[in-house]
Amino acid sequence: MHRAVVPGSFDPVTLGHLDVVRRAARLFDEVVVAVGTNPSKNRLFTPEERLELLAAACADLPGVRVAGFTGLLADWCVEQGAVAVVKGVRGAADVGHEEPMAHMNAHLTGLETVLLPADPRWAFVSSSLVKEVAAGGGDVSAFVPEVVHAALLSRLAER
Ligand code: COD
Repeated sequence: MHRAVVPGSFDPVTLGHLDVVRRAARLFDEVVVAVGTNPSKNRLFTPEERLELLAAACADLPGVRVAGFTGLLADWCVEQGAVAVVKGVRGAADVGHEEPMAHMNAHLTGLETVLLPADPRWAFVSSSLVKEVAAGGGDVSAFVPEVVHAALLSRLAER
């Protein structure tokens, strides 16, 4: 039984993230989508809200469950019995960002990293861009699940 972890901030989850989760689920027996916090990014949703949105978005995906994590990803993956972490890469900049983390995680616990090239349909999509465009009144409904779109509009209306 091979279990993989797909980690991220998911603030909020996009169709690009979900494409990576779906593809990881075809490669591994079980996928745990892990919601962490990247301190270098401004967040719109709390960890609990991000987890809830992710759970709704992944509800129809067999072999996929969602969980929150804190601390070092490599340690958490060992606790979960995961053999690999799966990340999506949208281009050279993402590869450059992921490579040192992959080496560090391998050094820490022997955790392997699998990098999946982003589907060209979603290669320009990021949570940050979705938030920026939505905040400016742009239509981002093509890039996020319906439940996330509704939550985005409602959160931005509170501001
Ligand atoms: N298509 C494909 N992949 C995508 C897309 C898209 N449109 N958008 C994002 N992705 C990929 C990203 O490249 C990334 O691999 C993943 O999806 C998650 O993206 P984000 O933006 O939601 O999440 P990040 O990158 O902010 O998450 C970072 C973590 C929380 C995973 C990271 O900071 C972490 O591991 N933190 C734990 C602390 C730790 O262990 N630190 C040491 C690391 S060596």
